[in-house]
Parts: sequence; structure tokens; C-alpha cells
Amino acid sequence: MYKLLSHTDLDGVGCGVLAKLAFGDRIKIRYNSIASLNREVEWFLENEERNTHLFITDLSVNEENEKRLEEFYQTGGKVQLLDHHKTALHFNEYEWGHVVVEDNEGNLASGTSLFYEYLIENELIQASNAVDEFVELVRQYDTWEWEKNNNQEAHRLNALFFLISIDEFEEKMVNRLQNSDHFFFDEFEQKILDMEEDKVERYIRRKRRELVQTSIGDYLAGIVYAESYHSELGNELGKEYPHLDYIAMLNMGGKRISLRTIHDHVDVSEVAGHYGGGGHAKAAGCSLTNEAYNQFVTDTFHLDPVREDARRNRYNLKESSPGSLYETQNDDMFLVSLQNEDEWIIENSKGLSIHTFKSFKEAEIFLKRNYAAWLVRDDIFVKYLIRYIKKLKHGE
Ligand SMILES: [Mn+2]
Repeated sequence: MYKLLSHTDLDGVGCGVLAKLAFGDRIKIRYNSIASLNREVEWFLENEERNTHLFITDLSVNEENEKRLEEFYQTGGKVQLLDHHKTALHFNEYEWGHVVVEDNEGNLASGTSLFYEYLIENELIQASNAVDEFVELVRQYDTWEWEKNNNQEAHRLNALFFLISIDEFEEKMVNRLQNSDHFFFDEFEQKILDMEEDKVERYIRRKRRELVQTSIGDYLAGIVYAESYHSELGNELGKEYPHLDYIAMLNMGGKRISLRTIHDHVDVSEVAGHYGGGGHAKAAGCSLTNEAYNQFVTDTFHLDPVREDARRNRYNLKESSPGSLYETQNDDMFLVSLQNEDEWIIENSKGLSIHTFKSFKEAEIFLKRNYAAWLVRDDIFVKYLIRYIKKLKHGE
């Protein structure tokens, strides 16, 4: 017999789909959160028949279970751990551990892609086009490569995964991969995925107006309360507000924080690690500890949301050399204009220059990081100009 302990996300369940294809009824599968995995491993070691072959995919065990599994292995037990999280690299010291974050060709690995390679190498699964395509979609989704490649199919596979139960997903995928030459979504799935996309878009639009920003440690964080669609939301907010180092999404019911960044200079797994969590450089999570609660909730609850830049302006446009007008939460106004060929200047409402920058982008980031400023609507811009001209006339 075989047993698979895997993660509850698409990548984890992708491993379950492969396991069903490879072993059929001879494998028992349990999907786990990081916390419940350790209980499952203890249960396995105490209760399962000794010759059951254990696979752990897309997750890693704690230190005690690391020792127990090594002892299990050294006394003849069969165990294989396959993971792609940076925090698990030390499992490569064990014969039963195989952790790859990035392969030799620079491709990022996922739990499902590693398990697929393992099953092929050990001649436990029949490779096929359909399975290749499925594994690649899961890998691209899990590693965010889908974003770079604009691979909507990978994105939709994850959306489908959340729309139906894990059991149903597993069964559908196993059937499809066994009976088709290529991976595809059926007509019904296409329809519900279209509806879902509209719903997510509306959700993100609403959440965009609830984001607050604050400094925590060395970083400027964007904070929003959100229970769903963390990947899409974190990514959209990150792109919408590139002056923020990372986005923290608080799930109060689950007492969890999800962290996302679009920047290479920020490693959110380190931020999560500070609160006892972990993950990847661009996506990580942790519990809402007391310290985290104070910093992310108590200290930010009174803050006003970050205002969005005006979107429908004809006159007050970004990067316009005569000037782009910004307002701050303290009702201050700042004008960013081109002074010399490559010198952008920020003036306050008294017309005093406060800073110069090499590019408009840098000037804007400065205003947004320090003052949570936003590009004002045309009507406010026009009023500002009229006041400015009047002042000039009166020689002030
Ligand atoms: Mn994964």
C-alpha cells in the first residue's frame, strides 16, 4: 500500500491526481495544512502498517518528525519527501528527501512537477500529453510563471479548483487525464469560470478602496482585510500600488496573514518568518500573532484608506512636464513638474521646491511612500491653477 500526504492547494492536489493515476486504489491520500501534516505523520508512524510506502509532497515536516522519519527510514521504512519550498532545502541531506526550488535550466519546480518526475523516473506512471500539460499548468500557477507568460489556462485551472470540492476536482482530473489526448475544460466549466472571473474583478475593485499603508519594520506595507482570492488580490494591489513593498491580506476569522510582493528587493517569506510563518519570496503567510495583531491591526485601524489616482483626467496627467498635481491625506498639495531635461521637481503648495528626482516615477514613489498622495481629479487641478495664477497677479 501507499500513502500520500500532500498540501491542500492546487499544487498539493495535483500530486494527489498523479498518485491516483499511478497507484489507483492502492494509495490513500490525505490533504493537509502545514500544521495538520505533522499530526498526520505522527499518526502514520504509530498506526499505519509498517510496509506502507509514504510520500510527502509540497510540504515539509517539523524537526521532531524529521528525526522520526529518518529513524523510520534507517530501520527499513519507505518514505519519500518531495518539496520545492526554500525553507525545506535541508531535507536534501536525507536520502528520502528531494527538494528543488529551481532546476538546472532555471525552471522553478513545484510539488506536482517534482512528483511527476519522480513517478516517471521510477516507472510508476505512464507519461502522456494530457498529463504533461496538466502538470505544466499546475507548475506555472504555483510558481507564478503563468503571470509572466500570461497563461490564463493555468489561472483558470486554479479557479476551477476552488469552485468545486477537492474530491470532485480529483475525480474529474483523473478521468480526463486517463481518457483524453489533451487537457481541456468542458463547456460547463468554461461557463462557471467566466462567471467567477467577473466576480473576482468586482471583489478586487472593492478591496482596492479599503487598502491602508503603514511602515512595519524596514518596509512599507499595504494592508487589507480579505478572506478570499488572495493570489489575485495580492497581485492586483501590488501592481496598482508599486510604491508599496508588499501587500498583507488579513483573514480575521482564520487569524492568518497572507503576504505578497511583486518586487525583487523584498522577500516576504522573511517577513512571515518574523511571525513564525514562511513560504516563498513572493508569496508567504503566517499566523496573526499578538505582535502581528498589534502592528497590522491595532496600529492601522484608525488610518484612512489609500486614495486611488484619478483615472479619467484629461489635464492632470502623470509625467506631464508642466506638472501633475497630488493631494495628501493632510490636505497638502504637491506639484511634480519637469524642471530641466532630466530633473523632476516636487513643489509644495507654497511653491517651494522640496525635492528633485531623476525621473517622474521616482518623484511619484516618494510622494506616495511619504504622504500616501494621489493624483487629483481635473476639477481640483483647475481650481489649483486658478489660485496659482491669482497669486502671481497679486505678486505674492
Ligand atoms: Mn507548491
